[in-house]
Amino acid sequence: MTDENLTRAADWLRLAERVCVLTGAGVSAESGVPTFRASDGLWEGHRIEDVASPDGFERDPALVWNFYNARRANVKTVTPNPGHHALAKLEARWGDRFTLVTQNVDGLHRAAGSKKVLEIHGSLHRTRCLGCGKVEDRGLEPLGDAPECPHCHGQLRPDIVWFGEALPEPIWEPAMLAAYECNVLLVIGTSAVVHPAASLIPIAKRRQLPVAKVIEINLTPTEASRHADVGLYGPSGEVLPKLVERLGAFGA
Ligand code: BV8
Ligand code: ZN
Repeated sequence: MTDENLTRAADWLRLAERVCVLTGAGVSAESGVPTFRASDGLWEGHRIEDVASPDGFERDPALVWNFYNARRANVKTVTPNPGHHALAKLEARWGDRFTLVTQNVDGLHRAAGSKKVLEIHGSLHRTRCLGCGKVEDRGLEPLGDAPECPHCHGQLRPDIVWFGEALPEPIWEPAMLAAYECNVLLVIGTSAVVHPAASLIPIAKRRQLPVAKVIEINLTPTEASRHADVGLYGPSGEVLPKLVERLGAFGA
């Protein structure tokens, strides 16, 4: 990441009325949460798309619950990193004109103090009952490979958006609006290959006068790079605190 690009990004942010952020698995990597592409999209020899899918759950619910119990156990041992904390600081600066959209299901943004978090792919902390439909926060305790609903004894599934499933309207609509209305979109730690999440990036570019600035923060260029006005390449846990520092004190 060059000093000049850090200054350009901070200058655009300083002038921004509304800020939107899209994060992916990379923002949690330094906390010790494995990313999807690092494991070349496999889990115990299964393609993640096969395990994280309604068909996969239909075929072998115990396998899918073992996949999610393993991720719940991993997330139980990790804490937010300086990148998560830097984003909570940025939110404090813009208040409700700051929207954090995350593809992550690990809950680390809220753990770092972020308030307005749109978890467009759901959360590892929650279960949904296929019987009575109840959605509950169950923390990160292991749930066994065939957990039952405590209310109706129906089959429970993770409250997570699987491949082939629609994103929840009440979360996805405000995410699209925030991307459309923002003056700056920060795209952090995502390979930008999963849709419709990745479509937030061109959406930010659609509004004119002035068109939003897109700042990519990643280890390497990605599918998002062609939409980016500047790329800050390095670990997000190091880049984000530097960006907050370069932005300077509020009102400066
Ligand atoms: C839908 C929950 C239809 C699961 C997830 C062909 C082309 C285009 C699209 C499709 C296609 N075939 C199928 C589709 C649709 C599909 C899709 O996009 N597939 C992809 C794989 C091609 N999408 C869907 O199925 C969506 N639903 O389309 O439904 C529909 C519509 C209406 C009505 C009915 C049906 C649902 C998508 C949601 C799937 N669920 N998560 C779970 O988590 O268990 S997606 C999953 O991938 C995670 O949420 C993850 O966040 C997300 C994307 O991955 P990334 O976050 O980007 O992580 P990745 O590992 O890829 O990249 C990490 C990045 O971080 C890298 O760039 C790396 O360089 C960087 N990095 C690493 N370390 C650091 C770092 N950066 C900074 N600092 C570091 N330290
Ligand atoms: Zn139930």
